[in-house]
Amino acid sequence: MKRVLAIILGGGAGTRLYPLTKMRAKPAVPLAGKYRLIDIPISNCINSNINKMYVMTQFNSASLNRHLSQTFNLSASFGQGFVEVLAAQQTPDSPSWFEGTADAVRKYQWLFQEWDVDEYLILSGDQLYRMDYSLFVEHHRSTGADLTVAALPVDPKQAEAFGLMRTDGDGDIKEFREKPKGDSLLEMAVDTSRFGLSANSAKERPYLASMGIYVFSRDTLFDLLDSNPGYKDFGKEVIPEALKRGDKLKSYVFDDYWEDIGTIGAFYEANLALTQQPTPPFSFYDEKFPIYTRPRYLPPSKLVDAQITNSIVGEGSILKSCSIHHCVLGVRSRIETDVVLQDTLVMGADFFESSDERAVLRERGGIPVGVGQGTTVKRAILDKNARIGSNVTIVNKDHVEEADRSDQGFYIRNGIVVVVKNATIQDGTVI
Ligand code: ADQ
Ligand code: ADP
Repeated sequence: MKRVLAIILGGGAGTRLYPLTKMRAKPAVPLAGKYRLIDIPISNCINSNINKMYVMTQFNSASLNRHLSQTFNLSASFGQGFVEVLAAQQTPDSPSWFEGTADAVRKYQWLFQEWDVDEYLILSGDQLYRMDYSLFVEHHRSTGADLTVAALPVDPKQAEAFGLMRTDGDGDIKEFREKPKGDSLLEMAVDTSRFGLSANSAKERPYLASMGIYVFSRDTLFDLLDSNPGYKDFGKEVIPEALKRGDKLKSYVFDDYWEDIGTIGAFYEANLALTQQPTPPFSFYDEKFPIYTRPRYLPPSKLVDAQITNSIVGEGSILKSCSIHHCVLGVRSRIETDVVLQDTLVMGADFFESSDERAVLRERGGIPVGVGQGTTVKRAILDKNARIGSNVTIVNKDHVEEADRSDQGFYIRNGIVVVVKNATIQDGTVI
């Protein structure tokens, strides 16, 4: 795996996860109470012995750089490795920003080419899954492919959101269509039982979806980018072109938990699914394949008189007499008395406020960080450092699907209220 360079696509315009991306790059969005999105592909790489990684992002952020540099010191502990952020930038040769996945790679092609590697592993930064990429790369090598696409068997309902592959029984890709609909979708069905699915599963999931994860042989990647300078996107343009010109394209079937968490709805559901009983679809409790993140050395959480069911509580939290059901609370969460939280993600805080600081703030008419006394929150996301006052109700009472109330510190996406990072919601507010 020393001869593999990983390129992690950390996010385009950032509209689908907005407003979580309002004040940070997408890879820095907090996940599962203490991690960040970028920890998933990076941990998968480390666990697969791939230690050269670039993270491509539309805009750089201090929090992303700090997180990566404080977390992943790969040169010291893992040999000649590194994780580096490459932000979209304007140069005399390329006056525009990244305009798509392939375009993003093309803009830093000069840098990727400098590495003496055989394969480029292209990954997405907004997916939750655990995968040993070394098996994927080995499959690419042993089949002699020019390009291998990771493939997830999906049902007809899920299928239209993805790039789909039609393959033969050996997994050779014969056709690739990006997000086809109607008849064009139906034509892409394959017999997935040939890839290890039981007869029943194969009937339920007859499509092979591209996971947006690719292994390119060195020359294939650069040939395709150089000979098609106008192509901006892998799924829409580059992969169909590779097929057309006769490259050898293989699928690599992955039949395990994998979730694209690039929208507010999917992100919210995937986080809450971690609380599922008795077994969540994805587990962070895997010693052989750990997910790494920045060590923070926080004290354990303190629960005063809290009633908590089916929830995850991050370190350094203080929960008073409150009732919490089906929630994920991030690090340094602070929940006051008589608070009711249900089906909610609380991202937590970047800092502690002492009792004295909180008292002074209150005296001056301010609102301490966390969730104030007597407040009820259901089906919401409270981003980092949010200051929710006392006796607030956040339940989306008018059943709004989409709303932009940035002046009031929140948005509604897919019916989920998202209170933005650092926002203050005044005492008694009803949303
Ligand atoms: P989409 O997810 O719709 O489909 P895209 O929006 O291009 O494709 O995003 C792919 C990944 O690249 C995401 O992680 C995104 O954040 C990132 N990205 C997008 N533009 C970027 C840019 N300019 N710079 C850096 N990163 C960028 C793709 C494939 C489908 C496949 C799905 C699987 O095109 O075929 O089925 O992924 O999720
Ligand atoms: P985000 O999770 O939204 O990307 P950042 O990574 O920018 O947030 O912030 C995380 C770090 O910033 C914390 O480790 C903390 O040290 C520091 N920080 C941010 N805001 C404050 C603050 N108001 N007071 C003290 N430290 C802060």
